[in-house]
Amino acid sequence: MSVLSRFQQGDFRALSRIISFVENRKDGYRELLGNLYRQSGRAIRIGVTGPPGAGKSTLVNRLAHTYFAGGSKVGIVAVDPTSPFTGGALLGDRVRMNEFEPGSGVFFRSMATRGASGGLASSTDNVAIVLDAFGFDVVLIETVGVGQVELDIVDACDVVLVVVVPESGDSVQTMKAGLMEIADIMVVNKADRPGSDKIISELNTTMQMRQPADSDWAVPVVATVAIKNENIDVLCGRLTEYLDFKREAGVFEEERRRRIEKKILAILINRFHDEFVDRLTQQVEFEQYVDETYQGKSSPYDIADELYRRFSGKQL
Ligand SMILES: Nc1nc2c(ncn2[C@@H]2O[C@H](COP(=O)(O)OP(=O)(O)OP(=O)(O)O)[C@@H](O)[C@H]2O)c(=O)[nH]1
Ligand SMILES: [Mg+2]
Repeated sequence: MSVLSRFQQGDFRALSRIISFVENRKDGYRELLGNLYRQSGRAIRIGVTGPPGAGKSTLVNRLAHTYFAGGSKVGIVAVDPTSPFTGGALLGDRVRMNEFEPGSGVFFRSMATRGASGGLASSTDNVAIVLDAFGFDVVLIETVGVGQVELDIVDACDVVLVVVVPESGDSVQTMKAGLMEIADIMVVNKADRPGSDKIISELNTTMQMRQPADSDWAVPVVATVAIKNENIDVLCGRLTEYLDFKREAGVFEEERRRRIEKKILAILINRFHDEFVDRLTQQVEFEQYVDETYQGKSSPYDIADELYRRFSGKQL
């Protein structure tokens, strides 16, 4: 039986193989994704982001168990950039997502971020589409909120949880503004630690002040103790409320349309990049242009203009 038919029958190993195929952008991956895309659109994507070590994985585990216990099929994608400032390697006590037995109904996958061709955000989105097509009702996406790329990833989710801890920068003022802007729900995890009341009230005030005039959703602040499974049910309740709110306000559909728009553009940009930039920079004359510019005979603007003209005239 082909991998694809085993995938269609719900085989996790076939799913893993298809994810790798898509992630590595093997020949024919676009056609495959094109077909799978038509089966997607049912899953709810929950993005979970926040500073390193905030307890995102622990929380994602808990959420996965809760949804699974409620009868949902759950897929998890962990984006785990191994860059020096994410601290990933520094935190020895971080939770690895290995407590789901094969056949447990919860599927876990971590993204190979190093050298992810065509961009991490679009790779993650592709994997989420595959999981959706496979039939997961809930797709949880964990990523460390350190850079724009990580924030872009959760931007393609139906709901975004930003997880912070009582120690988060001592004060909410110093917290990355970008993180707050994308939060639909703020989670103060490790609420068993000192200082949690302070950060909760600070966050409540800040989120109220920041609420855009055109939005009726007041970002709630939920305190959790993920290691003890405390308040996970409350968090799930907020998640449901938010999704209901979005559907009623028509925002859900609108956002999904915007997502399609962005996706088409991302695919095109990626193709132009592959087919234009790669081909171009491999040409011998490209080096000559660089030399000319270095010798002061031209400028990068003029060269790019010339190459662009040749490209649009199909002479490249
Ligand atoms: N005290 C306390 N510790 C927690 C809680 N939740 C998680 N932890 C611990 O915090 C550490 C980091 O948890 P992770 O779930 O790996 O955090 P993370 O945000 O996924 O970490 P990175 O993926 O490395 O950014 C682990 O030792 C957890 O057991 C909590 O509610 N209270
Ligand atoms: Mg983690």
